[in-house]
Amino acid sequence: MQKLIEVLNKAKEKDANFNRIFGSMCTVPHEMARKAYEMFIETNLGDYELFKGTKELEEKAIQWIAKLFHAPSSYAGLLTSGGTESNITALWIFKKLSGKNEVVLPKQAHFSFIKASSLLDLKLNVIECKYRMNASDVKKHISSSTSCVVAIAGNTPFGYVDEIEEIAEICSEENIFLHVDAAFGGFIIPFISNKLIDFRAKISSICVDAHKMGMACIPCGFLLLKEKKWLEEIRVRSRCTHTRFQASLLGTRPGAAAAGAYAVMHYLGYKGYETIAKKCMENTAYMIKLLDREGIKYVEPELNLIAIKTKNVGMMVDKLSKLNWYVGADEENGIIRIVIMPHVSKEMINKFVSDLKKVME
Ligand code: 0PR
Repeated sequence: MQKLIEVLNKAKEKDANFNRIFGSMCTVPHEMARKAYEMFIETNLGDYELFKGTKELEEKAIQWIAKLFHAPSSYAGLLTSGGTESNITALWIFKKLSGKNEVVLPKQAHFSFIKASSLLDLKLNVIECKYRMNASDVKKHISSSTSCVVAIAGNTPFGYVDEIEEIAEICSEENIFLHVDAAFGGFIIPFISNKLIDFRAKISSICVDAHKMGMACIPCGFLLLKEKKWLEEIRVRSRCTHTRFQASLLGTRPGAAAAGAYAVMHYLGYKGYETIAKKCMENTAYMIKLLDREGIKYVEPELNLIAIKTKNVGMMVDKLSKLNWYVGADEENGIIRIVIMPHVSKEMINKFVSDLKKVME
């Protein structure tokens, strides 16, 4: 056993440390999440009749999210493994409900939609847009084959929010489903902005990841649907599980993820998340000040994400990684992506910008 522990420790030493990570949308999980996760490590929500207590925690965690996003009383929620599973599940349900196979979405949508398209045989009708998708473009792209529109609340390269309220209005008029991908933005936008990204706008579904800005343990995301009955579309008889039916992409599902999310959400409360969100935005503004001082060009941030403009993304990322800094590389947009997650401190920013200046010279 001791030998194996040594092997494990050696492997861990090779992993990057979060105090050098600027390119991730994940962070160090909150202590409360970690504790709850460990307590429920053996539980399986794919067979929740065996784990009724864990199931209750999942339901309470979903209720917490439903309240945050103003879900109507008809809603259903799913705890998922993250944004990819939530996005695939939403598109799966809307394809079945609409009987159509075209999805309208912005160029900046996450690559999980490419996976969804391949799995579900969906045609992606991509809207060209620089930073955010606007409502008038959506209107032009909707047709009689449209199954649903996808709008992003905090997109992957820029952290920008599409014109969700206006897009929702159009989708509602045209009777088309609207899925909102708030995988990243869902745990920050409600705490720092008045933009309506939730069910107060006429959206059909929304996903948010607790393993990103929610500070829960990986894997943990949520998908909310406006109507509980929509889940029937993906419900199957699950022979030999005590639960008898499943309506989720995954079979065996980690109850530990539900316990972790429940615990951290109730420990921090909306107020606690607001404090964290404001701190991340304050640190973002701090980094912008330093970049301005050094004359480094960036895209004006909307959330806690800074896209630094560069002509040679590959070279920059290589040079930074030699200095043990980890950033996101996006050649297509000509940017390196910096995400000011809760683990990022001002001290970390000072050191990073000083090295960034050197590699940009
Ligand atoms: N939707 C959006 C808007 C996202 O940004 C992401 C992931 C997803 C969906 C998919 O979420 P899951 O990866 O949880 O399924 N965005 C990040 C990205 O691909 C994820 C990430 C996380 C990247 C940690 C790097 C990293 O170290 O850029």
